[in-house]
Amino acid sequence: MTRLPPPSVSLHYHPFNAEPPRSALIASYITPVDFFYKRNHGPIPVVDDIERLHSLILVLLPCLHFDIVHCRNNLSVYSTNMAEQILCFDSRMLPKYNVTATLQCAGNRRTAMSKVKTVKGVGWDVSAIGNGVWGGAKLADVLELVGISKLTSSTKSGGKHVEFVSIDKCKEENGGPYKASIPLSRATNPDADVLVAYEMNGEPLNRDHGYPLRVVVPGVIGARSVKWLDCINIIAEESQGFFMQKDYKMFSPSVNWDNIDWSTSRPQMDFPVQSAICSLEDVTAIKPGKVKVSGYAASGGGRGIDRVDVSVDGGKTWVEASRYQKPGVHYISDDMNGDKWAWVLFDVTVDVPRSTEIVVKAVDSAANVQPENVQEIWNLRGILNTSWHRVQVRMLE
Ligand code: MTE
Ligand code: MO
Repeated sequence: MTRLPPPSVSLHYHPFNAEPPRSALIASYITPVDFFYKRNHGPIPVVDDIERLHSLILVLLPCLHFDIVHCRNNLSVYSTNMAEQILCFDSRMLPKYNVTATLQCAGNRRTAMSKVKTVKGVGWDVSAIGNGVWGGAKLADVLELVGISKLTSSTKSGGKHVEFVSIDKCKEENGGPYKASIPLSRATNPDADVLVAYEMNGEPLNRDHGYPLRVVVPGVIGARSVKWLDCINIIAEESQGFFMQKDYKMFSPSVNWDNIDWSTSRPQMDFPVQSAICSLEDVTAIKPGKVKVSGYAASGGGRGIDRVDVSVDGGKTWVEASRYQKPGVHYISDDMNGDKWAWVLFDVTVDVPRSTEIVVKAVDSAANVQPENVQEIWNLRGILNTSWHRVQVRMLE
């Protein structure tokens, strides 16, 4: 099989954004750190002060009132003023969990959406996604330290959201830090596996991915997994940060920059069912015969992938691809079998006698299926392009 040259890796240094070539994503179930996409809204901070490395995190709880706990070594809670309590702790002292989870930028596949009509944002191909093993403490355990029990959706003093504030500074926040929040109910649910992570694929996080500490919110768009974590706030309303209020929200195709009212839509959380072919470029020249079609499929909210369908006639007829998380072991989507926050890789060998369009669509465990066309889900920010992924194959003369 002869391939047209792959597109060059896209790199934007201000800020640093990068995605690997498609073929790198299907080379392994766990995406190596070097091939993991990088998405930044400001310069990557250098965190090397001793204080931060030893007491990894500060939790500010302005609306909580609890007795002051004092424990010398790795856990100390003290008051800075009447209204505020600060907890310093070393997250490495809590039980450590390894969670395999797919992180996907909401803007993944934006370039294809921008072909319908211009959208705003980084022009991603299909590789603003990766599957990592994240090591760290569960946020639910962290919050329990300050008296917020598991499975709580509201604190006595009215806290309903958990806000993550970063060390990095970005222009959208007028030079302030990147921030985002998730509902307290998700944060305190141990089964949601939200992590305060210090490891990626068994190694300490590197600078690009949030060293020394980041949040990982499995099954949710990447924007909520705040890197270079500085502090956590328990707040009554969701974070008022730019990326929660003026970005990463879904709108109808008829909303434009003149009539947009950001308050009419909620900050996006779970990502929808997604899949893409990674063994072929947008246009690939081949000889007539067998072609291996492989790629990834993932869904948000812990929903597994029940089926991956591939078509070699532009979507008229379909064959089912095999799915796996471990090579050679067919994936069955239930909690007992496999990683529920992680993608599946798929492959199927098909006969392609003539030039055609090869298409993939996935079905998740709630029977959600990807939309056929991108036009119907076009939105001005170019997020959540989960339309059927289509590639063209041309016969070599
Ligand atoms: N956290 C901070 N502090 N600053 C950022 O710019 N970008 C977010 C999120 N966390 C961002 C951040 C977005 S939009 C995505 S998709 C993921 O980080 C990307 O994580 P990665 O670079 O580790 O792949
Ligand atoms: Mo993102």
